Amino acid sequence: MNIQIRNWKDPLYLDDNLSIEEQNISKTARDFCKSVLMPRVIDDNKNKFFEKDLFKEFGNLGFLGSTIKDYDCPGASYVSYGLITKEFEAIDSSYRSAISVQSSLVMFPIFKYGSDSQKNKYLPSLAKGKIVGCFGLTESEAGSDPSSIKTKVVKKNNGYVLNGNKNWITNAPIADIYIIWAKDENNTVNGYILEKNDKGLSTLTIDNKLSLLLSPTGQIHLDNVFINEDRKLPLTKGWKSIFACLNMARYGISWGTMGAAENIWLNTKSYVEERIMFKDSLASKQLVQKKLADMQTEITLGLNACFQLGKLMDEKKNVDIAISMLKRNNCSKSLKIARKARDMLGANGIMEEYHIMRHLINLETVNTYEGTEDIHSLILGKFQTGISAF
Ligand code: TGC
Ligand code: FAD
Repeated sequence: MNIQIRNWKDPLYLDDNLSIEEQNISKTARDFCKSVLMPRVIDDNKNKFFEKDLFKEFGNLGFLGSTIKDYDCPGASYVSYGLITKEFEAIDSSYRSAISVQSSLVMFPIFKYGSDSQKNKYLPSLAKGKIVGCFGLTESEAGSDPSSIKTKVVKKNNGYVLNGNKNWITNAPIADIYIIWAKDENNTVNGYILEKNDKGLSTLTIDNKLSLLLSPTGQIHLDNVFINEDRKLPLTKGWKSIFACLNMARYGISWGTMGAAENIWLNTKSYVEERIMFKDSLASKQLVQKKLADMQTEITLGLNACFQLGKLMDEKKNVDIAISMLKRNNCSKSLKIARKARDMLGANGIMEEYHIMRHLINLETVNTYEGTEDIHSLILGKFQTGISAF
């Protein structure tokens, strides 16, 4: 009996649920990632190198700020945005990080909280990858609890003066603009747009990290940086505004991690089908098949949940809690899949050409940033019990 269904990779027919536009965007992203990013990922990872001009290629294909309408952005669906992040992270989490930060943490706040002149000035260049942005919230003493940030802003005549230090900021070393979150005299937090040449602003690359090697991560030091009044994001409303940005990035991560997991699963499947041990292929062993079944189940559930989440976002439903649920679930499941796959390849599991160890090491970070697994547990726990356990 032929038990193969039409598409064994997609038992819940996710692809059939995508619109033609979403299928096209997904294919464009997949082709680009396979032809441009895949051939360079091993060397760039080894050399800890991110080619800044790649942003222009991302921009020309509509991968930056893809959900924004106008300002040279495509105005695509949230499902499309998710499909793009899935393809990027299938190659490397660092590439997904690059577009997450630019789209969700830089373009989104400018689009949502910026003035018309800020939108006109920055969004078209960010959309085309002519300039790169970063998002400075975290500080050394304020990670999971950003309400402890110490960066200060003081109003001065026709502008503001900022002082403080940000840590662990993706793209900071290559950024042209910086969305900086700072507290004023009343402890109200607001967002400000800083530029590379602002006097008193400097960055330092964190070059001794062992994960997300090709993603530039840095510190930002603000020493009496003066900016004109028109650099404040005028429509930010405290912490709510920050979390709205994080929601967008967490949504992209939910899809992205499933892209990494799918890549790992398919590599592992091919490997065990070919690997002969005890006179037969590893794929013929029951324990191995169980592991493959576990992987496919988690990936199928994770991706279909992302699709439903994206649809709800396209319908403008409130999905804050679902975003925490999927960020937590999909990061942790993809990490477990990577660990299991690493083992299933035996010694080859640590070799660069199988791409699994690199994904595994990256996913350790993805499980931590944008709210750690346990912080999202506490968000979900508070939601159902009404009790804050932070
Ligand atoms: P809390 O009192 O719970 O909330 C304050 C106000 O914010 C609202 N809010 C949200 N709104 C929308 N979406 C959400 N997910 C929201 N969560 C909270 C909330 O309703 C409230 O509004 P209002 O009107 O009542 O004032 O705030 P809290 O201080 O107790 O928050 C606690 C906690 C732990 C949830 C929060 O601090 C948190 O999420 N911590 C994790 C920190 C984090 O995720 N940092 C990310 C930094 S950026 C980054 O990592 C980029 S990696 C990029 C890459 O390379 O991909
Ligand atoms: P901590 O908050 O010190 O947490 C340490 C451990 O304690 C975790 O396991 C956590 O779950 C646990 N914990 C914390 N609080 C509690 C509690 N109440 N109860 C139980 N357990 C708890 N930030 C930005 O602003 N912009 C960026 O672009 C950015 N990019 C990043 C890139 C990389 C490569 C990395 C590693 C981080 C990046 N971050 C960025 C920072 C990231 O968001 C933080 O690292 C993350 O929020 C966790 O903060 P922390 O590292 O200070 O850990």
